[in-house]
Order: sequence, then C-alpha cells, then structure tokens
Amino acid sequence: RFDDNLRQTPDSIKRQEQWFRDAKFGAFIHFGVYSMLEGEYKGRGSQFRYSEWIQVSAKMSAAEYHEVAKTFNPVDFDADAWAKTFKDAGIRYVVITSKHHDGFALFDSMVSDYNIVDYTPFKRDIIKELSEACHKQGLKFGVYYSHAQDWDEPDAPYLNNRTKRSVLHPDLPADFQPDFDRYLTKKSLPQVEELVKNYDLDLIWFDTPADMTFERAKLFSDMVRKHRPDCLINSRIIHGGKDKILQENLELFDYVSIGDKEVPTRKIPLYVESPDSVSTSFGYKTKGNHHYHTDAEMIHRLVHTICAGGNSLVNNGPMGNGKLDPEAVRIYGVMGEWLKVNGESIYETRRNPLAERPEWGDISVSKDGKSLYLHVLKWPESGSITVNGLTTPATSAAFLANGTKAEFAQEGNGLKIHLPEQPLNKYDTVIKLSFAESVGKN
Ligand code: H79
Repeated sequence: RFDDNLRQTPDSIKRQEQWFRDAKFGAFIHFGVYSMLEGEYKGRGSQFRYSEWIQVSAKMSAAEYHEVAKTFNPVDFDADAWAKTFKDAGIRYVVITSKHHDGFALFDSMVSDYNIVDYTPFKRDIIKELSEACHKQGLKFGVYYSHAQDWDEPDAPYLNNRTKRSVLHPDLPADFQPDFDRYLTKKSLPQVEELVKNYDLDLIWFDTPADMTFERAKLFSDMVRKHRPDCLINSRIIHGGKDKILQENLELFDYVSIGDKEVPTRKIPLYVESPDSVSTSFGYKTKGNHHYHTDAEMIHRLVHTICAGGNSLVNNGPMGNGKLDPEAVRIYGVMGEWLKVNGESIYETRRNPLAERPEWGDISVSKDGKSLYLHVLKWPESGSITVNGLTTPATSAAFLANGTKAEFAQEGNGLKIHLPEQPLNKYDTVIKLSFAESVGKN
C-alpha cells in the first residue's frame, strides 16, 4: 500500500509540523442519532460490529430513522466536561463526527434542516460548543465529515451497493437515476464550506471515498484550503483506509489515515494516523457482539502506532444522553496515568530509526535523535534485552518509571541491558537510552 518512494508535498509537511506530528494522541468521537440505539433497533441490527451503522444493519428506511432523530435530546451533554476529561488523559486533539454516513449533522446547517439545531428538541450546536471548549483547554479541534456516503440522500452512492437504495428510500420512482454530483453540489460541498467558514477547525477528517475521483476530491480540498489554509486534511478525501496511495493524490491531503482500528506493524514512509477505538465499535454499543480492549492492549496499540511513525486517534462513543461512556473515560484515565510517567517516550517523538522492530517491544526516538525510548512490552525471561544496529556509543540508560539507571554493555552495533526481575510498569517499562550524537534518522 505504501511505495517507499512516495513523497509528501512541502506544504503538507509544514502543516503537519505545526502541531500534528508532536501531538501523537487524539480523541475520536462518534456521536449522533445512532448513539441512542446502542446497536439495536426493534431487535434488529446488532450483528454489525459498528453501532453507527444501525440504519443499514437494521434496514431502517430514511423515514423510520427520521422518527428516531426527532427524539435525539442529549440533555447531559457538557462540552467543558468532555474537553477536561480528554485534557486530563493527555489527549492533544479531538475529532468529532459532524455528520456520519446517516446524513444527520451535529452542527447548525443552513444547507440542510436535518441537523441537531433544526430537527431535534435539543437545538444546541454540539460542534460549536465542543470546538470552543477544546480550544479553551488548549486542545486542537477537528471534525469528521462523511463527504461521499449519505444514507439520507438518494443521490449519494450506496456502499458499493451492499445496501439497496430501495430499503432506505422505498418511495423512490422505479426509474430513479442517482446523480452523485448533484448530491455533492447540493449538500456535501456546501456543508463542508459551512464547517470551514463557521468553525475554528484545525483538522477535517473525510471518510469512505466511495466513487471519489481526483476531480471530485479536489473540490473538497480546494474548499478547505481556500478558507482555512492551515487546516489538516486526511487521506480519506480520496483513498480508502486499505487503498494503495498514489503520488498524484498527495496534493489533496496532508496525512494518511490507515485502516479502521489498524495498528501499524512496520515503518511507513508517509505520516499516518490510526483511527483506533477503545472498543470493537465506534458508536456507543451495548447490544449484541461488542467488547472493550484491555488496558494493556490500549497502551500497546498506542506505543506500536507511535513507534511506526504516526498518531493514534482513539475513539470513544458517548451515550445518547450526552454523557461520555464511563468505560471509555476509565480507559482514557489509565492511558493518561501511564503518559504522566512515560509521556516523554510518546509526545514529540519520531519513529524507530533502527532497522528492526525488536521482539521484546518497540522503539521511539526523541526529535533530536539522541535518545531512544525502549518500550519493553514483553518482559523477557532471559533477564535482558538487546538493541541491534547501533552506529554510535550509548552514554546512559535509565528507567522512566523511577529514574534509576539501567546497567548496559555495548559491543559494536549491539547493546545489552540487564533488567530487574519484575517490570517497573504493568503495561510497558520504558528505558531511555541516550547518546552523545544522533543515532540517525529513518
Ligand atoms: O466511522 C467509522 C466507520 O463507521 C467508518 N469509518 C470509521 C472511522 C466506516 N465506513 N465504512 N467502513 C467503515 C467500512 C465498512 C465496513 C462494513 Fe460492515 C462492512 C460495514 C458493513 C459491512 C463491518 C462489517 C461492519 C459491519 C459489518
């Protein structure tokens, strides 16, 4: 999927370097009408992994979904409380669904009344409130926007025909001819214009580029850049999460979104972000097949993503009443506590500069290249770990957990560190290995 000779544009690199490459840890939020249903409608739909897909998984017509949307009233929504929870967990940026594939907008849109202000008793602009709360906390703020799919619009492409248009829109004339460009002109592009003009966005996260040609995607990237030149754009403006990235498309976006919940296993030549989640779903789910990751899994997923050269955007699905999911809050809390001690090995680091990913864990490096962070994820029975491929002598080694020195011996390119019997942290014991010179870039 990634040719080694791919080259990002200098403009994109500049935009990334303003904050994105140092931020590393973001919160993704999937919130909408589907949050109320928790993955099931009239006993149907829970077989899908993702609760935000309920309209499709339960085969709800647009009219049926509208009836649910009219009751969306997340009275306990408190943007300041959300932002504080994220901030306390060491999160540096937040990306929330401003419109998912269901077509329902969480912002005050003049383009379509199918939005939280005009269509529900709640009548408050969630995107506005959250953007202000996040910026007050010093967090960067972005929105997810499903620009190609829209289950409320018969003109939008339908999941590569996985779902019949006639299920969602049973009253369409038999000879209905969908016109994707009509949908783009009428709703998708004008809503993106509203978002970039009216909201203080640091990032816009497009998703699922069904039928998205270069020409169509360029309309979106031109729109964003005209109004908000520093706003980052993800690759799903044109590439799906599993697509092969093409050099000629790199001018359209700033960084690559890898697959949903994908944890990179090797170094990637472009700057990436993993859309991860605390659980198997993105939207809040209690029905059917669903589980949360363990605390250790969450920290290991974060570490591997950062060491491969990317950011981790960890999703939580708030509940229909507007409160954050308590289990997601707990998991973020665990990650935040770990980061308070070990954050130096995550924030502002760069990917592993050595040729190999070690079998005992993974490696990140400080921006100046003079300190390696050895993440010991699997405590070795041998009582020691080795680091191979070094070209310069190490000067010190210390455990981040308590600052104590680690004993090491270097012979040429190989370095051996003796470990205590027990790990110093139950998820990841980090050793800072420092050098007088940079160990090299990768
Ligand atoms: O917003 C989240 C997903 O809803 C969205 N991207 C992330 C960030 C997404 N859009 N499309 N896809 C994911 C891929 C579609 C997967 C599916 Fe399925 C295949 C949906 C229905 C069939 C997987 C398998 C989920 C249910 C069954």
